[in-house]
Amino acid sequence: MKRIITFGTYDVFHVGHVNLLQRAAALGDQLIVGVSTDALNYSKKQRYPVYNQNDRMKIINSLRYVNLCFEEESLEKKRDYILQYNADTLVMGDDWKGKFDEFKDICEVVYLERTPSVSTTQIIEVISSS
Ligand code: C2G
Repeated sequence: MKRIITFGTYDVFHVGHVNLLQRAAALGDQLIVGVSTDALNYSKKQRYPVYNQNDRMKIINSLRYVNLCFEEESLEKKRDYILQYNADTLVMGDDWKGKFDEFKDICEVVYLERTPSVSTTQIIEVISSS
């Protein structure tokens, strides 16, 4: 049983998130997803997400290729989460390339190519200018 773990905010869920999660799931038997809490997001970006954490968790939980999702409360806890969920592989988009190499002592670390030309920032810009 190969367990994959990945992390994200998934705020204003879009096809780039779908592509990443589907490809992550295809690398193993189970996909576990850490969803950033609203407080973690605020501490990173000084703004709250458009969708609150309960709604973002609900969306991620509803995906057929996601087996489990949990609240990611702190960026510093990644090692604990990987161990707690017994993950064999950590998968992230390549905007994070190299950032999680420190976990190679406890799991495989894979960076997948991001989907070009789609981002939450761009979606927000399109909506607010229409
Ligand atoms: N992603 C992608 N293509 C896009 C946009 C996002 O492949 N066009 C990927 C990101 O690389 C990431 C995942 O989708 O692996 C989730 O993206 P975000 O919600 O933007 O996640 P982020 O805010 O980077 O939070 O602990 C790390 C954080 O929780 C990651």
